[in-house]
Amino acid sequence: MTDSLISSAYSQALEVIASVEPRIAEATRQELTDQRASLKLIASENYASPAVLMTMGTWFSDKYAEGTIGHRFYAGCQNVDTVESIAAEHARELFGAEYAYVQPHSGIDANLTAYWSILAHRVEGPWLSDAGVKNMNDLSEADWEKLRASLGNQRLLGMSLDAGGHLTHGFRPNISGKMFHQNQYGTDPETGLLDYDALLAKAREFKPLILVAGYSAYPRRVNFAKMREIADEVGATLMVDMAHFAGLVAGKVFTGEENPVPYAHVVTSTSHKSLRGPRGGFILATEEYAPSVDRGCPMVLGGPLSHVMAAKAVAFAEARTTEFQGYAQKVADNAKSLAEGFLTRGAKLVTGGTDNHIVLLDVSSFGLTGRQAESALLDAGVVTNRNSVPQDPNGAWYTSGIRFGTPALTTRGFGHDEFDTVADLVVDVLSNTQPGTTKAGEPSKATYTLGDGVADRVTKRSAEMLDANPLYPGLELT
Ligand code: DSN
Repeated sequence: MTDSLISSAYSQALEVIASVEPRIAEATRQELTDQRASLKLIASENYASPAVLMTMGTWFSDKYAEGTIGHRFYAGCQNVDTVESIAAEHARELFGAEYAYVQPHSGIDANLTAYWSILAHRVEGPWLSDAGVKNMNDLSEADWEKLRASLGNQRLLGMSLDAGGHLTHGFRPNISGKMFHQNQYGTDPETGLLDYDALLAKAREFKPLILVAGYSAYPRRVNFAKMREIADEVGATLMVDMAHFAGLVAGKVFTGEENPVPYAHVVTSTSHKSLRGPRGGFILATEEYAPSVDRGCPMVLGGPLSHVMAAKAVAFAEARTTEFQGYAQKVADNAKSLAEGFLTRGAKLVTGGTDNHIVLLDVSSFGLTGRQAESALLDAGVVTNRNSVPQDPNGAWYTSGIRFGTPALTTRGFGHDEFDTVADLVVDVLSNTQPGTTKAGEPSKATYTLGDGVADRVTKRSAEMLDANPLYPGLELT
């Protein structure tokens, strides 16, 4: 597609939107302006291609299609069947999976679908509806106990949130921590690295039905062959949540024992992070688990979003290319450049570095909480998110870390030099930020003061890099 075609398509679409609600058209224009002008370092974000974005804006959005391919609860789903079949076929081929289910609307939906599917496959007993549960929000602890009992008191073992796991991996306030008896594994207190022997010991003692591997903030690769050995030894189903690193698997950066697909019974993912597709989720499974995964809708999910499934198909097609493989390798190389940039400037990183797309900076050495650091960086146009570090003394709200990711800026064309400069800018901001005090004169975990002129200096240097690596080059709205 040519730049002028894309420019004209978006300009005209915005005119159509403006004719109904001009403020939405204006906010949409502004979002592009803001995204173009910010240094996006949020590890879970990216920029999808115009082809992916455009695929989401069609009349497929209007179609209900509950059920599965060729077996719908609504008439007239022949084109949805085509779209879902193509998306699933691409996903199977891209990841070498036996089965792909592309309906989940998000990563959390994918994980919940996978949990229920594994329960359906592994556990006999009454389902939620049979347990007389009407409104999940009204459940007391005794109700939860009853519900868990109805599910056979099943156990889930996942990586703890502060070690880099995800909320849905058994974190107590999440439904995954309520519906299962959950237990969590962490990382070695000295190195910050996964300790497979400690994990095996915990798994032997806890005997989970499901062992969850995968992470949102762990800056290292995982050996999924070892994970499968541990799961097999204790009779667990191995579920891997690859939402964060799906692009590195698709792009063949994670191969062999670092590729979860040959080792996991069930793999869940999102499509919009390092994979650079539309906002959504999907599940890969072995043939054994396929029939229960296929029950995702209506067991757990609402009607499939056919326009997003279509966009997933387009994104999977893009990810099959050698261009995408080059991109994925650069994502990992750039993370190393960013980590080295921090280390040479004396900053402290969780695990001392990275070998995926994430760099986790421990900001306590700057005398700041994650919340203070995140806000000060944002003042200087650097968009990140605060994150817990292992055994975080500041908890999950204030935190002691800032998580950085390279997928988005790599899509813009940033390379080694730019990421080294990013490290310099971040260190400039953080070393010129002073923690504040509360009204009572106590140290504050939230307030801070950014030194005079720092935001301007950093914004100017960022703008030079952003201008040299434009987002959607050639796209000009009229
Ligand atoms: N919210 C995503 C992230 O930022 O990692 C995970 O769901």
